[in-house]
Amino acid sequence: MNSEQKLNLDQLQRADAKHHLHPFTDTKEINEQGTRVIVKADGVYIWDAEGNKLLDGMAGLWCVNVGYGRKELAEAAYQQMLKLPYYNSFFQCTTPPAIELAEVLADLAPRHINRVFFTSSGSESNDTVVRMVRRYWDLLGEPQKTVIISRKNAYHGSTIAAASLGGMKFMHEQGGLSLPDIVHIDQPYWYAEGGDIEPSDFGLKVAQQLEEKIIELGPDRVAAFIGEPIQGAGGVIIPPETYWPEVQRICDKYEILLVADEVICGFGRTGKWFGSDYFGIHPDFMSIAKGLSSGYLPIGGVMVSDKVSQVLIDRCGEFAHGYTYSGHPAAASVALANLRILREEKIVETVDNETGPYLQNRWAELAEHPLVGEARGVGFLGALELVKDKTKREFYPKIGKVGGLCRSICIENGLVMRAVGDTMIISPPLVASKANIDELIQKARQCLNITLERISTLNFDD
Ligand code: PXG
Repeated sequence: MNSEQKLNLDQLQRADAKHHLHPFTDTKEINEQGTRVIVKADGVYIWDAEGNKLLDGMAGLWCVNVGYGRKELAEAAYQQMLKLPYYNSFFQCTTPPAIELAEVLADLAPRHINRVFFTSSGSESNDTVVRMVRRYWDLLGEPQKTVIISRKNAYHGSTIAAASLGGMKFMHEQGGLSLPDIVHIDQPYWYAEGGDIEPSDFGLKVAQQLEEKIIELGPDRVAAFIGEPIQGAGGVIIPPETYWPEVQRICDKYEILLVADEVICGFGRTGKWFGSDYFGIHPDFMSIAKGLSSGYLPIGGVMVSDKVSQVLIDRCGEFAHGYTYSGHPAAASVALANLRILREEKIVETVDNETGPYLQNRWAELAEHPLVGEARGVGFLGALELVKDKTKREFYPKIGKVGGLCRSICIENGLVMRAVGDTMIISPPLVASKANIDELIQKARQCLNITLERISTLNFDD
């Protein structure tokens, strides 16, 4: 970094500390350390203001599916902004990109899902789900069906309804959450919570908590169940294969609506277009965002099954819900260009058949590392459980300490790998080549080695 760059970075960091409140951040702490300013990106790499190049193992925040630097996406936004930068979808209006995107999404989604309500984020999508679910039952003459069942440690967003649906206790403790009539059952997290039970039995057992909860509350009170096909922010928690079929069976038996939060799993992350396709479930709603536009512009939506949309259309009259930016034409144009790239370059198929299996084979090699209790993954998602004693599945006493250390070491060594507690996670751009994957594995292994070395020099016992 030359002195001019250094001055520029110092200025940026000072202004950031003075004026910017960051999301999910201890502002006092980062203001003391100085923020990392990311200035450019290309393919699977990002660069910070000091000139460090990092392999982005997280695709931004689980979203840059087609990788950075795709000119087609910039061009789509530019052309649409020149022609029509904004118009809304209220008052009998809409725009060509919003229409075309709805049509393409209906084509990609499972056959029984043919309509979309547009939003600008995953959180807005899940807020929309809450309103639609309750409206649906109200229209069917069952207004008492208001309870939505979710899971502990789920992440569904940060608006009040989405954070209430989420099962993150530390979020509920801030701001008086959750909203009434949202309840949480256990998550299918076998490694940390399965004890001596076989994964397949554990999957059934936690799924059956849904049935127990429905019976406890009364089936006439329960409106829906919501889950991420694979929990992302909770730590890439992949349910045992028995889990989703049992959840589907229970939802069908009690006529409970099933909501799949596809904000992370959607658009190829599992090697299928949607996590619901991967697990063979038939949701009534799918929340989408992130990979829909590869994060180039904010756009999300709720995909609605024919069963539900028909009731809303036939009986609702005006559905009193919507956002200024629902179906934003520039964001919709970018999403269309993004979906075109995913389709034309067969990126989802490549993850499914080629690069996904390659990543998973190489990722599994890391299970041999003394610090790693489990290496798991699906498609382009992966997690490593960092443990004190792998034979006993024993974590370090202070959860988050080893994970935080490993994360910092990764950054120092040119790799963005996130820590959720002591679980290291990856979600790389779907365009990562085998060479990129080799680099990711080599860097991850090197960072695990450094972490293990550091552990021996520091106190990790309390
Ligand atoms: N659902 C899921 C499954 C998500 O992962 C949201 C909804 C909310 O989307 P918006 O666009 O409103 O952010 C998300 C978002 C993390 C992290 O720490 C994950 C997300 C957001 C912020 C941080 O991994 N996912």
